[in-house]
Amino acid sequence: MTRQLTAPEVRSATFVAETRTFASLPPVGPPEVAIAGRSNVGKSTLLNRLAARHSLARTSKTPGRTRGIIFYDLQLGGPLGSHPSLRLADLPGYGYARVSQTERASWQQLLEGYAERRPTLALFVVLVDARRGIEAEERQLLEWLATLSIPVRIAFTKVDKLNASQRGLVRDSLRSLVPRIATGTPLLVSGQTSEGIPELWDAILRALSPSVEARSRTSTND
Ligand SMILES: Nc1nc2c(ncn2[C@@H]2O[C@H](COP(=O)(O)OP(=O)(O)O)[C@@H](O)[C@H]2O)c(=O)[nH]1
Ligand SMILES: [Mg+2]
Repeated sequence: MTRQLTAPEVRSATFVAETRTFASLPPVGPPEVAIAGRSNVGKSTLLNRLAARHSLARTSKTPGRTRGIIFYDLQLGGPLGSHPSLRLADLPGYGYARVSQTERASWQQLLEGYAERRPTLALFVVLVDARRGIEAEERQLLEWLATLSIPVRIAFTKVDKLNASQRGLVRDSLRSLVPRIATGTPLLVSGQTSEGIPELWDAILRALSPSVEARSRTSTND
């Protein structure tokens, strides 16, 4: 029995704010989904895919472009409209060597304050490059998130770059690597081909409202 998942219609997607300090975070609004991961992993590309917009978030071949947290509000339509709005947060990438210690410290402070004290934060999506796997930075991030009571989902991205046997290896490695620190099955996604986007949307909508969403997502194909 396979459930047919589809991404919800995104009626509107708008930039809210870019903030570089905890003190200047925008006032709380809709539930927030944070997209985290090292610099260049594909956060902005994935965010554009989720929003079904080509250039809402700026993507870049140059690592380390995003200096603060960038917020976008989405209005959803269609049958999933029981949760019509949510906010996506494009987090600053870590693991970028060519920034000063001072800058790194200020990112860290912003990120920690946000994760620990944002009341509307509903889900942390941690993006991991499928070809690199979970390295020290990801492990550290996941272990820290596990100490907070925030739902976390791991999404391995750029899977379009993997061949069939490499995909098999990623899946195998996930079983041993992830269970201790993450909740939910890791997703395989691509911002390039949109593979896994309906599954990621499903995870997001469930995190926003687990019980209601589980009922409304029962597909006619069951
Ligand atoms: N092949 C492939 N390239 C991707 C994917 N996602 C992002 N990229 C590329 O990776 C680079 C960094 O993407 P970006 O979204 O700016 O990463 P960010 O720094 O995490 O926001 C860009 O050149 C993207 O085109 C993906 O799923 N597949
Ligand atoms: Mg980016």
